[in-house]
Amino acid sequence: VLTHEDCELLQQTWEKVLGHQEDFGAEALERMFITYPQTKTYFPHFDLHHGSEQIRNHGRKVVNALGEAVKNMDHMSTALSELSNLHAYNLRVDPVNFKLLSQCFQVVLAVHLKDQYTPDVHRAYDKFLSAVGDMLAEKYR
Ligand code: ZNH
Repeated sequence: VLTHEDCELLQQTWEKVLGHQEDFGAEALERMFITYPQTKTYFPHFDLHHGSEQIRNHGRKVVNALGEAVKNMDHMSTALSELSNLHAYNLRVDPVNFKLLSQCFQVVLAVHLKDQYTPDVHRAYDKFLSAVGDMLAEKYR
């Protein structure tokens, strides 16, 4: 459960993500494709080379969606409801993959925020990203 403190840390640190959504998103996706190559099977229609425009665009969309969730933390499940439908009914992404992308996004945050990615901030993102993953997966049964 996200505490009030977690929410404040997320909102504060999200300021450092603003302006870098495309870079951070693309970097997280590239890490996911390299570290967990099975995730590439969802993107047969993408050019997956380093610097690909499609990866950059998709990275921007994913990070902006996370930004919307950070903005709407008190009603995240309604904020993510359409994306949840998309992932469950259209894309049929196996929910295990949400953890993999979350892991990669956290590495990106750690690399870029450096000593500002404190253990408390790490914990807040860990809880937040697993909550987002749970919500994206909640329509699967
Ligand atoms: Zn996802 C899409 C978000 C995860 C796969 N996505 C998408 C989008 C968004 C997102 C925003 C766009 C939509 C529209 O356009 O409308 N995701 C997201 C998030 C997350 C995710 C937030 C978490 C965190 N996904 C994921 C995973 C996977 C995926 C893990 C696998 C691996 N997605 C996907 C796909 C798509 C999407 C395949 C489609 C793409 C194109 O473009 O085609």
